[in-house]
Amino acid sequence: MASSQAVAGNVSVFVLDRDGKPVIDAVVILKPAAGGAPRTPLPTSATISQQRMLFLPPMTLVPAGGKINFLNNDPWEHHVKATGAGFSSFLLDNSTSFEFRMDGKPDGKPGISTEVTVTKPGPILLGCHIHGSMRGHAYVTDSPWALITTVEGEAPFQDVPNGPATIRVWHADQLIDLPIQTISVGNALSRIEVKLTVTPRRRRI
Ligand SMILES: [Cu+2]
Repeated sequence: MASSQAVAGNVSVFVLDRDGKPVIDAVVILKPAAGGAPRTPLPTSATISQQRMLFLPPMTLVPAGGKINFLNNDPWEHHVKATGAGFSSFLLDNSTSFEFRMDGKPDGKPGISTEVTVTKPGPILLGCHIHGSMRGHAYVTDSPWALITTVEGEAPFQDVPNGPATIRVWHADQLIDLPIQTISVGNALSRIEVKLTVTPRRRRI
């Protein structure tokens, strides 16, 4: 006999700051024990442009093995440097480090780009050797269930396989790793709140 029983549920993770306000640009990594993958997979490549001394977007999510395309839209050169940004990444592990110089955008022509393949899961801090104020982040995820929070602080996951799942939340200003939470995904919507221990700095845009 065919069963119409749902085997997946929706999980909305809300990330809040220390004062209870929604946090944009937090990374939420969900790992259902049953595995699976979302219907809409993460793009395997992302573009981060250098524009008016900013990395845009300031937070980028890319799957392990994916590519980041750095595109210089400024008419002057940048010297991008990238280092593992997580607390645990300080442990003599240079595998997420890379750097390269980028020529400025030629007058009337498209900007010049450099492509990097990222393999090691975790956060990457982006800076520029020439312009000390430039700061951006990327996060390499080894789970296909990964989202960046919206302006409402929400990471809405759909059709997550039922059963246990872990949730990890990362934010650039949250220097002490938050504990990984275990939830149970059921047919009803699971609404999970995760609070940072800090109030993130406001963005410079
Ligand atoms: Cu620069």
